[in-house]
Amino acid sequence: DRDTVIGSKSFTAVAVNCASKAGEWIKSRIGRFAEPDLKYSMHDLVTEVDKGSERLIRNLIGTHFPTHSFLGEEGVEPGPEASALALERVSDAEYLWIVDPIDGTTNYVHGFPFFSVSIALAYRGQVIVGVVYDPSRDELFVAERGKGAYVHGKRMSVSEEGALRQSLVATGLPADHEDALPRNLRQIQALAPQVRNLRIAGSAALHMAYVAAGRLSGFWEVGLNSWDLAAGSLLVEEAGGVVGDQAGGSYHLGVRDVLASNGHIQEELREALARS
Ligand code: 2AM
Ligand code: CA
Ligand code: CA
Ligand code: CA
Repeated sequence: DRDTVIGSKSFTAVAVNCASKAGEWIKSRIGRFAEPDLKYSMHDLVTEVDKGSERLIRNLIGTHFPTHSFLGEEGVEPGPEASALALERVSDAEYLWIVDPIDGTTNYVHGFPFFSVSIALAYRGQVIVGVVYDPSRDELFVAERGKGAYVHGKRMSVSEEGALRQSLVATGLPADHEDALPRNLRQIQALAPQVRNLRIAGSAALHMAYVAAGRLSGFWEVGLNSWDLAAGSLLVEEAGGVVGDQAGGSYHLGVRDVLASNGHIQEELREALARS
């Protein structure tokens, strides 16, 4: 059967092990790292801890699955062109690990406790395992395709809100100030009066996990990358929600302008964003 083909159990165990090891290490380094470097702009930071976390995860995956491909944020030059190329290069991989070693680096640098480790495994371009770990709260979110989504072993389901006016919705402010930020700000201006409230907490992967856990009704952002979304996309889908792009297309690894929700508000949210 499918399990013996993809061996998803041991894949999941390795993903969980990587996420908790990296998460513990990241937590132990809070406030004990050199000044962050700027990547693309003053809004785009990277620390030695991002790089160390990615190295730890990459090495651990490499010892278990030496034939698998690996795509991690810190192995890719900054900017959308380089990200697209990097994803293109691994597009025919059979097994591909997609890793964000710290999602929410700005929070991490400032000691704002909302950041995560995001690890996904895709089989021929489809995410089959997704793990997001929040070391600050010690919350581990795990999904396997076809088997549901769990937080510390407890099954998760998306929330029930059926309309924007009852909804708590999150977004993220893009680091790209040319194109993505102005668009996002127009979207925020349009959405704020229509929803119960908005949140901008700074980790796309954790926002996705919170949609899966029913703590947020929906989430959208402009200009994200595969490593921000791959693990979270499976969490949301396996918790009964919907993930796609803002044009109404379904989720794939190349989606940058994400729209995820409990499903009930997906269309209303998409239309409101499109009108902005
Ligand atoms: P990061 O912390 O891994 O960089 C916050 O809005 C989200 O945007 C986070 O998930 C953050 O991920 C991501 N982000 C930050 N800088 C970015 C950039 N220059 N390009 C794309 N995404 C970015
Ligand atoms: Ca980054
Ligand atoms: Ca990220
Ligand atoms: Ca990151």
